[in-house]
Amino acid sequence: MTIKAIIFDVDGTLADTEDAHRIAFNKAFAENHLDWNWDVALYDKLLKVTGGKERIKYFIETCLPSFRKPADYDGFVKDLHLVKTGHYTTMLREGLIPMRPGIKQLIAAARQAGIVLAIATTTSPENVATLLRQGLGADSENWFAVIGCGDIVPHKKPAPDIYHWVLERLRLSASDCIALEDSENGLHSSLAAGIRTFVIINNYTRKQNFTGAAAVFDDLSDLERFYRIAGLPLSKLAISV
Ligand code: XBP
Ligand code: MG
Repeated sequence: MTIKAIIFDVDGTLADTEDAHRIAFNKAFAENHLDWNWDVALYDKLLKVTGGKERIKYFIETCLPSFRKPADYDGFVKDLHLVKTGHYTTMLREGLIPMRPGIKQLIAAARQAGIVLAIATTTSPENVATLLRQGLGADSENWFAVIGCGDIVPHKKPAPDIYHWVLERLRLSASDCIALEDSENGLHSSLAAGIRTFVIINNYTRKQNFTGAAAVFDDLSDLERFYRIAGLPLSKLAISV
């Protein structure tokens, strides 16, 4: 089957972003005079909940039994998350979070070969736009035919909603596409949408269960190997980025 589109996850896949998210959450808590601190071990547990707002609520509801929810609890969480997003996008703009090995070359080669690009992510739209501009250049958002992100769907990963949303707008079937993910939640989401999925692990996800993945890679530094395994008619020699 010819691969017509590659659908990219963002966090952990395009760039190794999760620890920057963690730091941005902690900056937002401090700015709001909350004595909450998400260390790596706790964040590793909280990452099983996708979506920053959902993650904050999960933390409150499972770790802070005596927390008195404000009258407008949703508004409190939304405002706190907006502050976090501000800190995170500032970190992106400071160039602190590079694209992962091979990603820029893969995207350039796929574009040159006429393979459609798309994004299916849980993260917020501002984060996607800033990461793409910072990591791939000013007009790179236009390289992606469809960008599905944040609250656009009712159920976030591991539900398949975001991948269904992207497939519908690509007007492609799942069998025309491959997905690149980094986490068990992401893999469950893309597999539930019927999409052949390749996993690139990172420090937060390396111990997770990737049953069902077409293949698992440490990263895409060996692009020829990835092309061979994925059945992509691309060559690393074709482009220079
Ligand atoms: C990862 C997520 C996001 C980020 C934080 O998204 O679950 O929630 O951790 O970003 P994906 P927000 O791997 O699907 O790209 O705070 O904006 O949600
Ligand atoms: Mg991810």
